[in-house]
Amino acid sequence: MIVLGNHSINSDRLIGRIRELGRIGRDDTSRLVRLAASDSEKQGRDRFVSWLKDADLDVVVDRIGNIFGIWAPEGAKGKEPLLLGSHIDTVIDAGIYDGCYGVLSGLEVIETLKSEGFIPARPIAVAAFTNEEGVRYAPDMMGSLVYAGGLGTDEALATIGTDGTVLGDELKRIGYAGSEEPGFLKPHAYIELHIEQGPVLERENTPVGAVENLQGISWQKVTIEGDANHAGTTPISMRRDAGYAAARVIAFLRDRAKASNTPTVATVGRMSFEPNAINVIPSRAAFTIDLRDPDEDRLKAEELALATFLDAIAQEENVRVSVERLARFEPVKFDAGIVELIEKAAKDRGLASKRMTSGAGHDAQMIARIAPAAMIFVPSIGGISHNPKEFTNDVDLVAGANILLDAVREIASRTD
Ligand code: HGY
Ligand code: MN
Ligand code: MN
Repeated sequence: MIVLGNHSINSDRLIGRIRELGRIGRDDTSRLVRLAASDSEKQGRDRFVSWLKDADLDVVVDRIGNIFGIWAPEGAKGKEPLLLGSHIDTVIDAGIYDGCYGVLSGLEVIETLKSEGFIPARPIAVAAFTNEEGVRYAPDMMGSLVYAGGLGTDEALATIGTDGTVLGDELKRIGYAGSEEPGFLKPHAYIELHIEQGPVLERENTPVGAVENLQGISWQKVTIEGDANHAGTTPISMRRDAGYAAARVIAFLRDRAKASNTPTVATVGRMSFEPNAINVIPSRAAFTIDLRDPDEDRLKAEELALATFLDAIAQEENVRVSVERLARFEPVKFDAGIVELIEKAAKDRGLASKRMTSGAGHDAQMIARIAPAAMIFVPSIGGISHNPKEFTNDVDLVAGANILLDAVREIASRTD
């Protein structure tokens, strides 16, 4: 057991649960794949709910499937809760820390405070938000977006997945189509503990990130249509090659981001060709574009440059280009008071911290629409995430959870 400072979370329990949850939802090649509202995610949800019940918390599931564990001792009832949390759905072939660390640390903090006999001035709750990753159903951060009123519940439940399923049907099928209206609890404040998923903290040998803002996100799906034709007999000048046009777009995005000398990033993560045959010129290419930048004007400029390039490539290659918007979130600034509290909690434990921008999207960016919110980061080894090699040292996991413990104790002690 790693103990820091005068109070500490139960490190064996936290790390044990992170590892146990990390074993749930492995596919037949042992990849971790707990896509939103899937059978494997149900297993993870069920295990999390069993831990909430063991901790004697009130368990509530809302209509978009967000799960809440609520501790509301007598004197705290009726007050706006201090909300903790993150997500337990994963990407494909995921690491075990992304999201799960924040959800399980939130539960760990509540259990530690309960065991210490701490009486909070307000309820403390931990949430596991539905579909943070957005891999099966776009947009990402969907459950917290609906919770914050940024997307209608029925509209979200009607979302068609990449596999043709309907989110609402899947939540019903796995038994997590709750009855509470999203937004049923107005948080007093929200703190999310998360692995950094980037290289900064490790590179700067700093154990804690006090996250003060989060970059803007633009997700689009592009479909390019040309003509299938014979790979051997069709002269280059006669081709309407959707595959080549798609490759030009990928190269454009990378060259532009690289030349921009700004934090702009661009990713084409999913792509499919039709008819997808070695000797047929692709008639159709469908792919996703993930553009991000901490500056809204620059992000808009990137989107405009992309749209202009798509028009040009349509002319040049004589193909038809259509675009579907999948997600668009502006950059978010977190609550300065909570960021300062995180820095102070780190300092009081003798830990260096660094103010940071989050490159990844998080539920905190959505809850920040309805309550003061901020995030705590801990280092990701090699900056690797969304990859089974994702790793954070136990000592950093425990330090992050103890900082969350101290910040929660401070806020939950205040009667205002
Ligand atoms: O896309 C993201 O940044 C997050 O992992 N959903
Ligand atoms: Mn995450
Ligand atoms: Mn993620």
